[in-house]
Amino acid sequence: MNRRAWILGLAAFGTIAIGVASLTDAQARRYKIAMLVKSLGNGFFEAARTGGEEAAKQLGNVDLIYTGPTAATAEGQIEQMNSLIAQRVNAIAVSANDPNALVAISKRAASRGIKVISWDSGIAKEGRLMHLNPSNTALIGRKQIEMMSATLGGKGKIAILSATAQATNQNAWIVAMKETLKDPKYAGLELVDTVYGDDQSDKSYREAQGLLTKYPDLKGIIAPTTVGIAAAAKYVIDQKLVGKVFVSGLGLPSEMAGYVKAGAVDTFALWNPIDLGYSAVFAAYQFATNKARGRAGEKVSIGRMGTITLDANLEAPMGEPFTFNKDNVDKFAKAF
Ligand code: RAM
Repeated sequence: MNRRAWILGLAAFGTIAIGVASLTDAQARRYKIAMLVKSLGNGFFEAARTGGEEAAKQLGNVDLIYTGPTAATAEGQIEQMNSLIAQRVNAIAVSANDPNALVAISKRAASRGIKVISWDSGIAKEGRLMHLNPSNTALIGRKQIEMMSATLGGKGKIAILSATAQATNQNAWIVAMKETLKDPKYAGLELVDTVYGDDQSDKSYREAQGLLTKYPDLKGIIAPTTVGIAAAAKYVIDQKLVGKVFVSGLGLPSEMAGYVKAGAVDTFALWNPIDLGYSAVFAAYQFATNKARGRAGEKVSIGRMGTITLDANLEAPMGEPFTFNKDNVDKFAKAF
């Protein structure tokens, strides 16, 4: 090799070496991040998946695994966690079907170096590094009572049709709803029952039927679940109860637009599930790459959504929920 070729070769090698060295460790390797949802086939989680995929694409070195049990049970999620541990994922972002039942398996994952966070529906503090709430829990609870009260003119029997009886998020919102009902402003609303449709359409439909059979003078059903609210609204339409019974709660505009126009639903609320899924995956990446550790007061990047600050319970909320009605539901239905 002549001197010139040797120098060129050395320069080329140097460029490659500098190029490799300038890539941080985090960028040079790939990360497997799992989004473990309450159950498959739920439009809310499908929208969250779209956001998760967006985050993975933006981060560039993430292989996203989207998974969940067929029914919203803790047992099903434990099975999935075992499989994710065997696949040696780097992080698991879970929307939990039970706050406590997932703690032991989450600790096992952590002992193998897997970073576990929860989002949407939390694992108890000792089982995860952080929990991402879609919004402030008290606000979500209060909002649902406010909407129903406005629709009913502050008077009448109401019932709650929830997801599963163990769901962390719905149970917290129900506590907040009951707290709100203590306000004398809502003295005319009487909460007569709380039932569980397990985030299955057919079971939720039957629970709505059960409520209206048991309480023929029921005026409102609040369903703090996208599956439950759609099933209850369908029941009201099928039974020609429009105008007599109103359904409200948390729903996907894309699933609810028809029921709003048909008059079974006056108003309902939700946050952007795409942004939530995006943020969950983005946050999981911060832990997988050791940029976040899970300490109170810590700021965690959630990419295009900004940063969140972990509170003493290692939780952080995102923004306020949106309210939907006949005037804006079509616009949002195009997105989620
Ligand atoms: C259902 C799920 C989810 C909840 C939404 C509002 O899709 O129960 O956990 O956040 O409703």
